[in-house]
Amino acid sequence: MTDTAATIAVEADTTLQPVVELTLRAIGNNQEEIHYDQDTLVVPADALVSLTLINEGTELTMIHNFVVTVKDKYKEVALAGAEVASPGNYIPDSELVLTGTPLALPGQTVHHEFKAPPPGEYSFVCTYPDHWKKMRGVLIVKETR
Ligand SMILES: [Cu+2]
Repeated sequence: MTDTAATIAVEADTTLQPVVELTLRAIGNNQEEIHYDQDTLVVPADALVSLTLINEGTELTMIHNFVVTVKDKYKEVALAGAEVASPGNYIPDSELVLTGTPLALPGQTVHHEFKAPPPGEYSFVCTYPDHWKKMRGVLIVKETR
C-alpha cells in the first residue's frame, strides 16, 4: 500500500510541475555601470525555471553568468569562481552553489533550465571577476500551498 501511494504522488508532481520563464538582462559596459535589470526574482516552489540571460554589453570584459548560491554567499562563491576561470565558467565546485549558467559573451544570450530549490531565499550573482560587486540579487522561492 505504501508503494502505491508513493507512485501516485510522484506522478502527480510531474504532471503539475509549472514552468516559469524568466528573462534577465545584463546591462552596462564598465565596472561602474554593470547590473542585472532585476535585483529580485520570485518563483514558485517545484517550478522548472527556464532562464534566459541576455548580455547587452559590447565591451570585451562584459562577460556574464548567473549563479544561484546559498543566501548571502554570493561573495564567497564569486571569489572562488574567479580562481576557476573560464574553462569552468567561473563557477566553483562548491556546496554553496545551487546552479549556474554558461558564460554569455558580449551580445550573447544563454538559456538555462533548473528546478527551483526548496522555499526560501537565495542569492544570485555573476561570478566573472569583480562583477559580484554590482551584479547580484535575491531569488525568492515561494511555497505553493
Ligand atoms: Cu558579469
